[in-house]
Amino acid sequence: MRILVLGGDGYLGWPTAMHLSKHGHEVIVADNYLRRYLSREEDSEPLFDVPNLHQRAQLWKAKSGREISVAIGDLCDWDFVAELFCAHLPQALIHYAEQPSAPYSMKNRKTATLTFQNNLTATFNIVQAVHEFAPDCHIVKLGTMGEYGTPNIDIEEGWLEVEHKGRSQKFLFPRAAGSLYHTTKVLDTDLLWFYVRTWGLRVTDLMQGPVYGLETYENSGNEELYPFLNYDELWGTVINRFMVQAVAGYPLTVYGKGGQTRGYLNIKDTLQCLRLSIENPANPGELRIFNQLVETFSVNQLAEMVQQSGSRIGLDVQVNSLPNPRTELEEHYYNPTHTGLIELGLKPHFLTNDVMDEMMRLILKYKERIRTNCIFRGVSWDSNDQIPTAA
Ligand code: USQ
Repeated sequence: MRILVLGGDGYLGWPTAMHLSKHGHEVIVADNYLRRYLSREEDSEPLFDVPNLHQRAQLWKAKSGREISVAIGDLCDWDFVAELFCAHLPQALIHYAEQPSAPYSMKNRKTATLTFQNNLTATFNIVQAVHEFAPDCHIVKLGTMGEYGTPNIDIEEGWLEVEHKGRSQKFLFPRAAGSLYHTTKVLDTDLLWFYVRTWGLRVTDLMQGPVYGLETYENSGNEELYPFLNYDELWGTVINRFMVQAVAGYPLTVYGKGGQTRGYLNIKDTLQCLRLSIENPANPGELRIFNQLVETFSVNQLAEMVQQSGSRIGLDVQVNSLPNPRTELEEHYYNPTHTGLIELGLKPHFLTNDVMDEMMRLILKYKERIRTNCIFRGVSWDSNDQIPTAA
């Protein structure tokens, strides 16, 4: 299939592009380097220097013999979007092209505006381009488990059958996001659902939990093909952060009571989920939703697992309980259904001791590059740019 990977420079975008390319698909990546620019602006750069997309495509060609085409431009710019779609007439696309950080979206009005405008406009332009130039194109949209929040009932895969006064109908499962970033994903879902009903688009919305990991089957042992590994408060996800903190000798930053529970997955499983969704497309006029996670952990469980991994490989890992800079429930029920992707063929990679120790050893090789000043900034959900000090 001819597949556009929008946001193809990101933590997940580039590994997805290589994975689809290896599996015989024709891949075109598009990105405007927003994430690189913002993390530089915030002095929160990743653990490794990552080559630009043209260089990565050349490295991949040398390694695999396969081409990945590169288009640099902004999906909020309609002329760029129209040109991209006309040039490639995609059969499927993956939409990763969003500002992905919850804390960044809550930092101040400027960062909130950027998140809101970027995420909604990119999604809107993509929908318009599919309708105008490639109406049969399957849109695979990265949503987030955070769209649901932490309700006191089981979370179904996207939909809920509601019985009311003797009648029943299926509705989108209630959304209650916990940050502006997560809210933009809720709004994306509504936008897509409207155009699925109205124009008969075919859409898969993947409600993904926080991802961890660095190595994939395509980049293994090849540092230049690794994705960004962010460990700072703005761009790093919690498992990656805790492992880098452990290696740096920085006490693990558990927010609040640490009972916050989320559904996690290995980066290798993200790639499987994306390929399975692409190769088994939604029908025209269908908004298909999968919950993309393989196991759930609380923050306290993760801290304990990283601490134990540290002691297995000779690191003394401390855990620090910090006042929670976020507004979120710290103790709650959490039971999401996640069978749809397994039924399509997902073979999960779990967070075993071996997986943890291997990742910690890999990070240990880059210990000297860790900059501890970006690990905790205390971006508060309550007030703009207020920076509490780490306890
Ligand atoms: N947390 C800590 N300490 C830290 C960092 C995080 O206790 O140092 C806690 C957070 O308060 C939260 C949980 O760990 O309760 C997960 O935080 P996270 O930063 O790993 O994840 P989040 O901000 O929710 O966002 C990440 C990605 C986002 C994706 C989302 C999936 O950045 O793009 O959509 O994971 S989910 O969380 O399921 O919505």
